Amino acid sequence: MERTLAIVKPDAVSRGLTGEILKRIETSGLAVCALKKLQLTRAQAERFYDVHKERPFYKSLCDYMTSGPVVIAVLGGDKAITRWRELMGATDPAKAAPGTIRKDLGVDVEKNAVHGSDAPETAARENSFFFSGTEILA
Ligand code: 3AN
Repeated sequence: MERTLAIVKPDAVSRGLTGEILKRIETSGLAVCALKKLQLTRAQAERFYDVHKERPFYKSLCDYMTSGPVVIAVLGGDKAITRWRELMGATDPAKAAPGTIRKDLGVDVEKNAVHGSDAPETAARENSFFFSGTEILA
């Protein structure tokens, strides 16, 4: 079983979309292996997104990710990384495929409702960024 990190971002939490997004996850057959709601600190957001620190949107992204609570989950299942990215859709909701979370629920390329790890190494780093081993269940 593969694991990946999902974040329901502040725009989606504040619009009451957490349940809708978790429902889509579970309906797709992915398991929720860990779950918590938290307010990211500036330092956490900057560290989490440090791969993007040279990008023009880095400051704005960190502002946005600390603008309200997020709901963070570890998802598990066969090919969980790819399956979660397919459920999310493309980064820009305007370019995302019909039926994807970002197409249906995203606001714009920054406020795009959800985050998902993009590779096994990233998933391992991101899962352990937020959860200890004993907090992640089958
Ligand atoms: P993804 O989340 O689809 O893997 P990344 O890793 O390229 O996309 O970007 C990380 C986050 O940065 C996105 N989820 C989005 O919130 C934000 N972002 C990406 N591209 C832009 C952009 N051109 N302008 C503003 N924010 C962006």
